[in-house]
Amino acid sequence: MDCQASLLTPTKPGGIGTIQITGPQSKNILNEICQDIPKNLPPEKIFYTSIYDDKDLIDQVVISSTPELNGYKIHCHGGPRILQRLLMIIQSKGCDILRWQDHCIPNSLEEEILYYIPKTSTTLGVKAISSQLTDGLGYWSRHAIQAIRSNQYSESKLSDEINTILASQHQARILLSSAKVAIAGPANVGKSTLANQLCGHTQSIIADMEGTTRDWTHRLIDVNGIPVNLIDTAGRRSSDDELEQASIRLSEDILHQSDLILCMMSITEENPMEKIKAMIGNYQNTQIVINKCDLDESLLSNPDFVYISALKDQNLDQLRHIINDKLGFDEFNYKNPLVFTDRQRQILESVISDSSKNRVKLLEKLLDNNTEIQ
Ligand SMILES: Nc1nc2c(ncn2[C@@H]2O[C@H](COP(=O)(O)OP(=O)(O)OP(=O)(O)O)[C@@H](O)[C@H]2O)c(=O)[nH]1
Ligand SMILES: [Mg+2]
Repeated sequence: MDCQASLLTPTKPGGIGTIQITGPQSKNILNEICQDIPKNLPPEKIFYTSIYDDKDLIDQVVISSTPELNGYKIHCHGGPRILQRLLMIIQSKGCDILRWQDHCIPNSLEEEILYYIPKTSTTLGVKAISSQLTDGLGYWSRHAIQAIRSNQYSESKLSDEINTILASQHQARILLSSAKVAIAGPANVGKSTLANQLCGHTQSIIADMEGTTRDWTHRLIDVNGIPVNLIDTAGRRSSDDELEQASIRLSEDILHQSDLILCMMSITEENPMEKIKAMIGNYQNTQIVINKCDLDESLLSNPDFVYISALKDQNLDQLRHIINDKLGFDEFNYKNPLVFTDRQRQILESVISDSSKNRVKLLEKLLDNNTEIQ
């Protein structure tokens, strides 16, 4: 059918969502899903109506027309499920669903910033991406262009600076799509209690018996500005229950894909060092967390461990700082250059490898892709 729809607002939860329908059939589609749409809806007017799926009320919405695109905008509530259902209804009427990104490919630093801001989920992420024009990458590029023109850059200084900037891709990835942090350890050490404290609400069931968490759960949380997908895993213990063993194996796969593993042990554990060594052996980035320190405060001695009481909310701020550091944000300043797209990475790599005569043009291209390079 000659009609396309796309979601213009982020897919994450928001107050208001907007779906755009364009093409010659858009009016017919609107008539099928909404009630009493006026024959002519002038662009300066809006219309309040309801959208039903058969007799099921999905949402009350406001419609505006966009005659320049031969279409309409549906402004609805911004919950992801409402948006998803509305798009499904529109699609079921024969409309093609496009991603808004398909209409616009960011072609300059400014467009990239506008494109990526909705993908961030923390204030720090928004600050870091939105700073990249006046500060960050934009500032550095403009400064570098001037310095190259006036021969103030040595070859090594330029490539050192670019390599430092390229290293920020790791931080950009986390700010845009979150870091995976898993809590692992033997059964009953307090993993779910810690997960719930860091989430600020009850995500996992807690009980004073082994094997309470059978399947891993996860939740997106904000750890001092860093979006973290916090994963609570099933406690390791020997069990005849096949389901539980399958869940423990699955947890193992998740641990291997994590950016950081909090290896948790209880201060009441017998032979804790042996268990700790066995736990951290295989993994890349780990932090030993000793829990239940409210029960025994006499053993808090190893500077490499963090000692907490998840139950009593003791020392969790220190743990949050350690998570930040271990994820590579110890010296993070949101105003520093951040490489957050492949286009930026490729251009910066070319600046290092290309002949010096092209460097200024390449950096101008970084700011705006429409710059021609001979
Ligand atoms: N005293 C004390 N008890 C705690 C602390 N943290 C957790 N507990 C208790 O330890 C018990 C087990 O806690 P959970 O959070 O369910 O432990 P878990 O590691 O998730 O257990 P599994 O899911 O079975 O692997 C519960 O009774 C908690 O209240 C703590 O810091 N201090
Ligand atoms: Mg648990």
